[in-house]
Amino acid sequence: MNDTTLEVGRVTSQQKGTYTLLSLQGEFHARLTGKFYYQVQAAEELPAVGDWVSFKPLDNEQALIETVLPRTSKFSRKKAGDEAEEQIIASNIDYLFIVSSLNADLNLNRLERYLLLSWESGASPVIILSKADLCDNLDEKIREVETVAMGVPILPVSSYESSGIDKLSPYLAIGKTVALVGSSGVGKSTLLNSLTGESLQAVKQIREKDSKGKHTTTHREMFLLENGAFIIDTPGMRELQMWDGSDGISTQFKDIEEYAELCRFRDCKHEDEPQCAIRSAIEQGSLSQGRYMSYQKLLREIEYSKRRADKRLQSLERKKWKKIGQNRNSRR
Ligand SMILES: Nc1nc2c(ncn2[C@@H]2O[C@H](COP(=O)(O)OP(=O)(O)O)[C@@H](O)[C@H]2O)c(=O)[nH]1
Ligand SMILES: [Mg+2]
Ligand SMILES: [Zn+2]
Repeated sequence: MNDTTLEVGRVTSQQKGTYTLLSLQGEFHARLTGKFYYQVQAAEELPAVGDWVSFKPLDNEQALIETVLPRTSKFSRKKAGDEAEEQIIASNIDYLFIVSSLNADLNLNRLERYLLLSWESGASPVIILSKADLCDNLDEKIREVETVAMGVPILPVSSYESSGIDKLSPYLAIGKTVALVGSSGVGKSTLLNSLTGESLQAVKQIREKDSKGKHTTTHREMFLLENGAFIIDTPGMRELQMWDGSDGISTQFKDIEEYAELCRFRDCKHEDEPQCAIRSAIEQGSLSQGRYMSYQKLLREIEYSKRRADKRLQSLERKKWKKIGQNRNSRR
């Protein structure tokens, strides 16, 4: 048994089949062991940025990853394109900073989508409204955001003016992990830089020595701040489709589900049934038509994605049984 040489490290970045690990023994460039690789059935079993893994160190800062340790949380979306596959954006995160810019294109529907995914993740969401220096009606914007925020903290910041940044420090505590998500161009990397200052530069220089090039957010990457907090930067996601949102939707749209309880009929479709509490809430203005529409849209999307995922599970299952059958035949 040479298992005594196993170490534990954390995946800080990932490039086509290789992973960068941070551990007490330093940085390693790692691949999967053959055994691990052949056991993988679905993409979500592969290491993701933020994962803790057990690995075997080799020479020259190379290493082999043996297993992914159980995840405490994971932020996922449906993989872009047609495949019904889960893509893990970041794992083992405590706080999800959902960054939205306070300039003209503050998009509430998109924010709602991020929130919904965050309820599934196991991490606590925090809404960061960036570029506060470009906004002259901050209170109004915050009130708008509050209509979808469901009590999630809303923190306006400006990296240019270094304002509001200190309000983030309670989340960036030692041993905690924060992931920055949001559309491209909202200022995530700039915020990361103003949070890290010199300590990130140090990481950057090490990476440049490895000829990994300059730091631009083309992939997900985790940094260790000077105070012992981890922060994960992600590139903007153009497609943000629901993966599994069945629990999240009840949290994000609690008000709507509470109205639905008050409908006269248990199976009310909220169309033309008598004494429908949802329709009357909309008529009275206590529920906005827009909010109800985005609820329906997200619900449809989640149901669709679930059906696709079920089909995929069935086909994986079929393949497995086929393989077992072949093995038995060949042994005869
Ligand atoms: N006015 C203003 N612009 C900002 C601020 N933070 C970032 N930007 C600009 O927004 C653009 C996108 O920033 P970047 O950090 O790359 O966004 P990312 O794609 O979310 O990582 C850049 O031109 C930044 O200089 C800010 O606080 N105020
Ligand atoms: Mg960036
Ligand atoms: Zn109803």
